[in-house]
Amino acid sequence: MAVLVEGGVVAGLWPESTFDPWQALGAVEVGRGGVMTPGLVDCHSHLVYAGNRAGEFEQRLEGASYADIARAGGGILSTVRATRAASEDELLAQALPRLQALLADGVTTVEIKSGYGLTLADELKMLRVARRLGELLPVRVLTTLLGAHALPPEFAADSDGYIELVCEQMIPAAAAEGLVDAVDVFCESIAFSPAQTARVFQAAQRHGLRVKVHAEQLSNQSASALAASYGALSADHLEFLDEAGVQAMAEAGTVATLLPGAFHCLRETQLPPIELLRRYGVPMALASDANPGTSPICFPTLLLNLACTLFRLTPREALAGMTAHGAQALGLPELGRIAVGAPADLCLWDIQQPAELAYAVQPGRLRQRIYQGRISYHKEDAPHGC
Ligand code: DI6
Ligand code: FE
Repeated sequence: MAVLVEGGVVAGLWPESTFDPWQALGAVEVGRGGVMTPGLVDCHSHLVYAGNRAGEFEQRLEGASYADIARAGGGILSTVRATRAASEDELLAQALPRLQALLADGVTTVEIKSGYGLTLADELKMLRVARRLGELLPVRVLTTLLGAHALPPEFAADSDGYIELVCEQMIPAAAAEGLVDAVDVFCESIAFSPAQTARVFQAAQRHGLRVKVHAEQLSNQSASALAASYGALSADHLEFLDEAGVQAMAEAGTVATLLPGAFHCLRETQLPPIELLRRYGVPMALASDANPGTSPICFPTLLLNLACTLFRLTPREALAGMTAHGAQALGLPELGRIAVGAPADLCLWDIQQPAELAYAVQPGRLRQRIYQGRISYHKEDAPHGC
């Protein structure tokens, strides 16, 4: 098949002039073989942070739970301490290799959240770093304010006071400075309540920002249905989502973003209700959730594999999750598909059939990455016989 690219967009496709997006996810024979897919879309990441939490990983292996560690002041708050202490340049330097790893495995669009600053200045600092990353590398970066990620110690006895700060200062400032594309909340027993989540959503909407939610990750708070009632772009995690939540999401057009990296690293056993999501026709996106605590994974095609092995997605569903459905979760439905008029974000892989992307776990299969019509990565031919 042939793809004509002009001015950064797909201007023509042969032999078909219009291309069914699902067909476009299928094998497209090119030159000496290989598969072309849309550029990958990672619609949920926490790529900007300082430090790491390898020690906590060890604690969990010895039996401590994620929630125990969080309640004891570790977890997200330990990354908050490191992130507050880091300058913008230091954060940028630490985030760059993570983003480069995503790009080297096919990502052309990534969402990056704040949420490890938890003061006005530190949240804006994180968002600025995210924006700078998008200026430095050939990738589309969307930013999300996740001020309501954890309760910072200085508000330990006043979580409503902290939500007030998020609503009255962080959201207005981030919106005024053009630093933010959406607003997220961690709605969970160890984080913020549904009532507090609703307040943040209302503040976001007053500033014209779309909302999304970390929902039903550790327990069922009916956060997905709440988010759906605010027209949320997506509800993410969803291990404890129930049928009422699925139905609410279907009716609102809210995407279900699955995060198998966090499921895997926390050794969770409660599976998201994949069959219900299918039955109600809720689009399933798939993302890295790249973060220092629950998903220190910057390897998109590994996540395709985990989605299939752990959640029983088909390889086709997994790929749709990291392309068209990921794009829908970002409110950018023109991305994540190969179609005339769509931005020319394309990946050419050294594989023979699309299912291989999810089947094998193998870095280095990306032959060519095209971002907005420009070749931004081209692998040298591998030596024969290796
Ligand atoms: N759920 C997650 O998986 C990440 N945030 C959240 O609300 C984890 C963030 C972390 O542990 O640093
Ligand atoms: Fe997350």
